[in-house]
Formats: sequence, C-alpha cells, structure tokens
Amino acid sequence: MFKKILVANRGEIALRVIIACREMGIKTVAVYSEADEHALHVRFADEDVCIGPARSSDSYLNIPAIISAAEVTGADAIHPGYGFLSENPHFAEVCEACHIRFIGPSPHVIKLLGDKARARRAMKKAGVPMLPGSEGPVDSEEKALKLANEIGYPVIIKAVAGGGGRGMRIVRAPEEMGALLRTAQREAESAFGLGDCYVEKYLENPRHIEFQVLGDHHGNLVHLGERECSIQRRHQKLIEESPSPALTDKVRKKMGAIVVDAAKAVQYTNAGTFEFLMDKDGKFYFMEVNTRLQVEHPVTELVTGIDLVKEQIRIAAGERLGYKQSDIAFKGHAMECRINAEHPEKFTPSPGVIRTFNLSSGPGVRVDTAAHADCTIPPYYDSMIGKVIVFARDRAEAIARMRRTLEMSVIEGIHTTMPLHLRILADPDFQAGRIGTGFMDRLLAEPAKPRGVAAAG
Ligand code: MV4
Repeated sequence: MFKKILVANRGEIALRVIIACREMGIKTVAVYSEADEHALHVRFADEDVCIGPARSSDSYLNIPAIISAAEVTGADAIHPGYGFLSENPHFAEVCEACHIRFIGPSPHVIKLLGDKARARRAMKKAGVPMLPGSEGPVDSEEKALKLANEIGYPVIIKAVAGGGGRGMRIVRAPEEMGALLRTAQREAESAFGLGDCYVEKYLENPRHIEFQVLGDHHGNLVHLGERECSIQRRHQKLIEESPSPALTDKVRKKMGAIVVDAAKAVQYTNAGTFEFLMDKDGKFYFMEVNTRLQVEHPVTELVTGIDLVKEQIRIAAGERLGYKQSDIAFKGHAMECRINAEHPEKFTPSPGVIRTFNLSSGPGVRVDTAAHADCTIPPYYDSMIGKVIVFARDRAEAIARMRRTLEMSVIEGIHTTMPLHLRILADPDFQAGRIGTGFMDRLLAEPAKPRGVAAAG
C-alpha cells in the first residue's frame, strides 16, 4: 500500500480524498494556490506545498509544480480528484514516468475514451447500444447532409474532443446544416484545439443515466448501479440520485452487464462512469465515459456501502477487488444536491466571505464540503461549495429528508443554489420521477411560487 498520497485538487474533493487516506493510515500532501493558503484541505493534510498563483493554469493545472511537490515530499501516488488534471492522459503519463502512481485508469484508456469518436467506435464494437450516427468525424457539409438524410432530423453535432455539452449544435432541418457545422467546428477548434465534429441522431428530453464501474488490475470488474442525473442546467448537474426512478431491477441487471462487458473490452481499470441517454421508451444509448471519480459518487457509496475513494486507492496499489458482482447489493435511496455559490435564479457566481455556515445534519444526512463560517470563496474556481447527500429507505423519504435538511440549513454572506433546490424538490413532476434533461428549462420558464404561501384555488 502507498505510504503517502499527494492530492492534486482543492475544495470538498481534496478533503474527501484526505478523509479516505487518514482512515487508511496513509499520509497526505496537499497542494494549494496562493488563494487557498487557509483552505481546509491544507489544514488537514500532513504536509502542504504551495504550487503557484491563484489562477488554475498557474497552480492546479501546473504539472511541473505538482510533480515537483510529489518528488520533494516523497509521495508515492497522486489522486487527481475531478476536474483539473483528472482526465489528462499526458499528466497520467508524466506521473508514471516519474514513478509516481496515478490513481485512475491507464493513460491509454484515458486517451481512447477522451476522444468521443474513438470511444463511440470502441463501445459500439463492444456491443453497447448506440444512436445512429457517423462512424468518425464528418469533414464536409455534404457528408453531414447525406448522413442526416439517412438517420432523419433532428441530428446533433458534437465535438470529438468535447464532452460535458460544450460545442454542441442541434440541426432540425437541412438548410441549417452548413452554418451550424461550421460554427461547431470553429468553436471546437478554439475550445479544444481540435475542430473535428461528429453527427448523431438527436433525442428530445432524454434522461441522463450513468453507470459506475470499478475494475482492478487482475481482470475483475463490477458495476455499482446507476445514477440518475437528469436535473441539470447548462450541463451543470444540480441533483443526482440512485437508484433512477426509471429503472427496474431487470433493466439495471441488463445494462450493468453490458457496461461490465464494454469496460472489460477496453481493459478499464480503477473507477469510471458510463453515461447514457434514455429515451421515453426506456431504450439506452451510449453517450460518453468519464475516466475519473465524479462529483456525485457519494450517492453510489450510500446505496452500495462501498467507499469509492478507498477502492480507487486499493486498486491503484494493485490490490484485488474483494468481491464479485453477486456480492453487491443495492439498498435504499440516495439523493445529492450540489450547493453552489451562485445566485439561485440568475446563476451568476457569488464569491465572497461566508458569514454563517450551518448545513443541517440528522439521520441519513451526509455533508461533503470544505467550506465553513468566515471562509472566503475565491472567484477563480468552480462555484460548488458543498454537497448535501441524504440516504433513506425510499425516494419519497429521501425527498422529504432533503427538503427538511435544506430548510434547516443557513448560509449567509453569499448567494447559494439552496432556494432553487427547494423549488425543484417541491415540484410535482420531480416528486413523481417524471424528469428529463429538459426539466430545468420548464421549471425556470414558470414564475417561482412565493414560499410558504398556499396557492389560491
Ligand atoms: C445528446 C442529447 C440528445 N441527443 N445527444 C449534453 C451533454 C453532452 N455530453 C451530450 N449531451 C446531450 N447529448 C443526442 N444524440 C442531449 C444532450 C443533452 C443533455 C444530456 C445530458 C444531460 C443534460 C443535457 C441537456 C441538454 C442536452
């Protein structure tokens, strides 16, 4: 087992990794930017190294500074968390070249699945259900039109290097194709340095459902069920839950087996997430694979009882998964609300000093955060300041528990998304599990009901 792990991240996820290490008896090294000198991940690590100025590109993305920090402290592994360098195959390669274990999949797999067109081909070959679309990048308007004509409108143009929804264009009629393909290519070129785009059939208001996998270096690979992530706005998830209200045990078993076979086909190791779109008939279509630990991993931990971060560390150290698929049982219902330092309606960032910070606790409540009273939320990074995760016997109890917890929570000094979460949780469609990726557009199009006032009529 590793003796010392460097945590190449900040905020709640850096703290989450430190928690796992402390419980495993592994020493930790925090790295931090000049804006994070007083952050909790620095306070609770055994050692800490400043890696540069506040801007991410100068600090949390600064590969030479992070590798140097690992070398001077004698860390034998690096956990990248999510975001920043977590899906950078070059970083994973540099770690291995410096004899520091990267806690994540192999650089080869990160690279393969990071190219969305290559990932699509690999997954199709492995038997994963796909939407009809192009085999690789489409380089001309003619080819795009021919394909769209075959599969039918609407179609969607996506960047090969994309993911997370950036640089996508929906084409509803042939006369829009030329202009939209060119803008998508131009946008992809400037965002990712690669203009290649592919085309596939567009689904209206699908559900976003993802499967968690864990694979060791001895050929053992299991799935840990799904997470429903349809409650999103501008490709930022707001609420995630497990199980999905749309899945039966039978479908979970069938999709889980498909995902396990596909992950084995690319020799996937460590933690990963296979994302799907589900249409109104319950059919699944592959979207992409995330080769990192995800923000919403706690909901899976709560319904399976498996600590994903400890598992990542054990797997990276060469240990075997200690269980088979048939040993994994799903129990109860978990739900997570992401608390962002944002204006709840305008979605503009709200950095500043938190004056009061009191996230309620109670039976079945978990809070993952690195924020506290009198801490400063810097403007340089992601606006997520914490996650409230509840665990209950069933979905109705999970919703009631989440509403109770947020109602009894107080954050003052900055704006947060808590009021928006309460609005979502009070919505009859949400409560009935009638959700899709268009849910937030619908909710935000209607005026907010005044809180605590019964509607007339
Ligand atoms: C789609 C789609 C409909 N049809 N692909 C958004 C994130 C990016 N990874 C892919 N996305 C979508 N791809 C086809 N063929 C709809 C979306 C989409 C979406 C997906 C998941 C969660 C929220 C979303 C919001 C808008 C669009």
